[in-house]
Amino acid sequence: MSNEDNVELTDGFHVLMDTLKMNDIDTMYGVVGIPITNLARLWEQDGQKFYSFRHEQHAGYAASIAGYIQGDKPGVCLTVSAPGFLNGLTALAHATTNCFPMILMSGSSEREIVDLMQGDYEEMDQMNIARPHCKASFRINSIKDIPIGIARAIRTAVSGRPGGVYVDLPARLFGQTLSVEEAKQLIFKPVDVTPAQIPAADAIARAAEVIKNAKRPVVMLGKGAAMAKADAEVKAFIEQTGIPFLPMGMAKGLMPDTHPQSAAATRAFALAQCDVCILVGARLNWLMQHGKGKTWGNELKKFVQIDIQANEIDSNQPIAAPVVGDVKSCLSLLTEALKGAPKAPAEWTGALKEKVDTNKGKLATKMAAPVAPTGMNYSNSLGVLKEFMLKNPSINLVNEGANALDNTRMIVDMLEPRRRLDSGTWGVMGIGMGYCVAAATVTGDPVIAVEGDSAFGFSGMELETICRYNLPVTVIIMNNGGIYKGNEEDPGNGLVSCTRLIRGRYDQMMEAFGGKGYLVNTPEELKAALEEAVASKKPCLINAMIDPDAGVESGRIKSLNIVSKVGKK
Ligand code: OXT
Ligand code: ADP
Ligand code: MG
Repeated sequence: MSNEDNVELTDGFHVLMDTLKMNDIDTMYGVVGIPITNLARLWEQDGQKFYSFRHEQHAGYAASIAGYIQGDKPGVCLTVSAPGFLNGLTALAHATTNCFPMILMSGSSEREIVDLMQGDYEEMDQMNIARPHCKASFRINSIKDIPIGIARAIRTAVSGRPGGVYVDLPARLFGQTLSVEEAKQLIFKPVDVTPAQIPAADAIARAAEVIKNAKRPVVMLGKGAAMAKADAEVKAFIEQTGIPFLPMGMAKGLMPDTHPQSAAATRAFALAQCDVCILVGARLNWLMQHGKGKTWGNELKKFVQIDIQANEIDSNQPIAAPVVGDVKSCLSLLTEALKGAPKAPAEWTGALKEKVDTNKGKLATKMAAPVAPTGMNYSNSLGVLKEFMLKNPSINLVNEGANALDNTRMIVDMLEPRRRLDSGTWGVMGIGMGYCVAAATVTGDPVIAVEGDSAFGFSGMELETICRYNLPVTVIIMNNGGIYKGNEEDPGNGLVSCTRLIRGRYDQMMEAFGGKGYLVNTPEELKAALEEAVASKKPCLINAMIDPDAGVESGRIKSLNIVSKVGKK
């Protein structure tokens, strides 16, 4: 395309695509429609990847977890205006809450009409609606601002505490033109978007002192450390100090769960009895009972907290030794400062080891328990997956549900970092199939998703997406016919209990789209199906029939339920 002076022109579509490519972004997840269909089309024609979903929320979840796995590059989701944007917004808020770097880009309607509320096609003031749900919300009005706008979005998403960023793309931006020459001069790659953030020397000295004086120290590894790819630094720190460690759900595998210093099998005891807890990229939020109460025992704990976000410190409890900086820099300096210090006291590590061995023995007995006529339970079924994952550690494990989530986290050991992708900070249902698509496409490795039957329902239609792209994803439905349990008594009046679902043929759903379905009733059948499914490298779904009575209300977080003091439960 050129103008009347024969100057070669480019347009908004191409300047945006060239800017993204300049920033090594080659993948978008989304749903097309007015005004962004041609952006996705041109993107694909250019040899880039566009994963087209059935619902924007799942495309957004895919982008959010792509950001987590990549760490230094945001996942990108593309949506249409108003309803498409709103569908994607849940995922943007999720990314921000979980500290995952993600950019939601959405087409939007004509500013003049939107601002006067004159009823445009899919009218909505998207930029302002997005603002409270992300780190920053930008609008790019002029083609010349595309490179700066995208640079701001990328840097905001990945630097400091990562999170979600919204970029509003009004329809008419795509049609604006610019000379190819000028576009070339404007498009750039921002320098050092994830700079090292070195902690202060006195913060390191203070933390080292607290750790040296600890009698019963424990390290809590969080998904911030996993996302930062601080694998080597974490290993060096843990092994040099000899301090036992506990992983939060998504930090499992950052240190192998089979490591002799893992205290995961005696979490409650370790938290209640420790005197010093070293938080590494983990927040003292609800998942850690805010650092207080019964879980943390009677004695006041001393916390060392490594975090990139300064105001995370003291958010729930006074922190004796804050270390503000990026986790890699913080840990390597701390490890250096602790060189030559004695290892964690043997009395403490020995007591933990004893508990770990006892609890592992108890769990092994549960896993070996025979199957009741009413179906498998969570232990004897997930024992099969445990064995399988130990032999195949380079598989991504997506996991959601209540009992399906908690039991998998407890039973299935992870040996590699960033392989366990779960409901995260919000304990949200619906991440399942979106996470599967991103995990398969970003890592190139197979995916197993362990899904409660309710959890799966939130994103089940994306089975078609998984089949359309022929991804190596095996979905296991832990089918107990309900939310927590599948056998709650109906209330009468022709109504069905609010926790009950049809214990149906999810395997046939998969077959409807050309994938392979399995229906299994025993651990032996599950094992055979799992081996065949993963080896096929094709979309498969295993419908594992679980005893409807096997689960417990809300899994491990029952205490958060409010129970009525009057009338029936
Ligand atoms: O030390 P103790 O004795 O305490 O024991 C611990 C470990 O030491 C031990 N352990 C081991 N023992 C032996 N060997 C080994 N290797 C070992 N490893 C560990 O096991 C225990 C447990 O260990 P853990 O997990 O480390 O410790 P603990 O104490 O549990 O940790 C605390 C937590 C809080 C960190 C942990 O529990 C956690 O991470 N929990 C996350 C919980 C969560 O996020 N739940 C999901 C939300 S529930 C609810 O909200 C649901 N909804 C509502 C809804 C949602 N969420 N979203 C949306 C969009 N809409 C609605 C719904 C609809 S769940 C749900 C669906 C549920 O139905 P499904 O059909 O999907 O699922 P089913 O329940 O299967 O039917
Ligand atoms: P978990 O759920 O595993 O406990 P959280 O999401 O609660 O983890 O906490 C992750 C923490 O990690 C956040 O407070 C975030 O600021 C921090 N974080 C993220 N990236 C880095 C990094 N590169 N260096 C240090 N801290 C980080
Ligand atoms: Mg269920």
